[in-house]
Amino acid sequence: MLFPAEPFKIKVVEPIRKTTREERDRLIRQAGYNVFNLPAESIYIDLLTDSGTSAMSDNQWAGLMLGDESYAGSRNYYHFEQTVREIFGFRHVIPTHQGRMAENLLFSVAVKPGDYVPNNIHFDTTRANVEHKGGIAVDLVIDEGRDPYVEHPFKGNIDVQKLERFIEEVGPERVPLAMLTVTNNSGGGQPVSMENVRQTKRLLERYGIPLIIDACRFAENCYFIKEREPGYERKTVAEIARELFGYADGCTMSAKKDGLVNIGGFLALNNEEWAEKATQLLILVEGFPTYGGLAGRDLEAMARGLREVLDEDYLRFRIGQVRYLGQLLLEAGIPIVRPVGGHAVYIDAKAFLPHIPQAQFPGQALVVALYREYGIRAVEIGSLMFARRDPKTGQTIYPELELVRLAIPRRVYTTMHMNYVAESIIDLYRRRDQVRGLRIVYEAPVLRHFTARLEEVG
Ligand code: PLI
Repeated sequence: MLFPAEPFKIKVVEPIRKTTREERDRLIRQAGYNVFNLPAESIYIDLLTDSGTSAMSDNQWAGLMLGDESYAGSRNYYHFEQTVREIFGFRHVIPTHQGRMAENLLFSVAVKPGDYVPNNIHFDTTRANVEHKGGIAVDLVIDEGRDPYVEHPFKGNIDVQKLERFIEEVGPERVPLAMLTVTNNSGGGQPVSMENVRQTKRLLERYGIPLIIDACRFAENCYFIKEREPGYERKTVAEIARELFGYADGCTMSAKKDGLVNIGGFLALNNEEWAEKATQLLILVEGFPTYGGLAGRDLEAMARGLREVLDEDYLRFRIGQVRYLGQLLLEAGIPIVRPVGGHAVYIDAKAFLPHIPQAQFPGQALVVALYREYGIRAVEIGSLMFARRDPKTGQTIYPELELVRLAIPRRVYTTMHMNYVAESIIDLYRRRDQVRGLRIVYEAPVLRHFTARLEEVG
């Protein structure tokens, strides 16, 4: 099966070099078996993240030259504001340097200590920002969304009944807002259906609770709606996006994903009071409201990227490329999360390396092997990231899943690169018995996966 060929040709190339196994063996030891500590130049195919790693178009690069770097009132801000209003439909548009700052502003103005913020599944920075304000982040994805193998077209949906019970239990006055992350990154890049957004809105409206969308991968989500949800086949992705955001009261956005830029984000809101308070805070921590921590040229690239991402030839290719990689792996019997999500393929490392116990980080062991053997960088989403010590018993609580995410940067790699990745993983699967577990030799008290150092066991 071949996905639609690239709907672009390549004007500028960035050389990548395949290092030798000996070099990589030395580098990964020096890095303490943590791929965050590797020099990126030693990586052949970098699938660490799809965030900020997109290739911009010639149209976006041309836009950079039209950057108006005025401190206040840059023309690029007006272009950006108008673009966001047209696509998303919200009244107030607050630029930020990336997604987590939009989250920080939102929760700073909306969340009080002891408040609850439900979501399908919060991304790490979203959860951390809720907790930073003393709030409690709650994940209420449907049960199917937690099972890596059950097929469901919209595994990112929130469980509306659970949400209702939850609001009744804690009281609506303790829920200043609810969120939906589209697509659901922490649950495998799975989409949320329009019906689910509509039902969520209907429920929240009864309690007067605003709905805020985490819009990072909104275009990919809307493309899945077009492909999978009856009644949307003939609508454009732009029309679908307009309807989806029409049910919401605002959104946080990391434009480093579906904004097709290397830096940028925004908070968009209808609520005048929240917008005013967020803008006051923006001036304190980011900059004047018409640049929000970005250069004028960045705003221009973002405005152009937000339109380009709605191009359906692009989206067909994009979703198709990720699915193609997943399909190659599935055909070879590699255990991956199904169905394949929008921006990444997630390998089930527990099933891939059944001989490595969770205490020895099977996900990280797989990440290390992919780098050392083939020069591919992936990221562990398992025990290294999430295992916690129970403060009462001192016992380690392991996450249910040990996943390895292969996030595909947008417009960066070709079909042959995908073949290389698939063949490498299939090769490793054949000799998976040789992969060894790891133990931690250094860890920081919070977000340890970024800086931990490990060594091989045995
Ligand atoms: O990295 P930021 O601050 O621009 O965006 C934060 C963020 C918010 N929501 C979601 C769903 C994300 O996926 C997200 C960032 N994701 C990263 C960095 C990733 O590697 O998936």
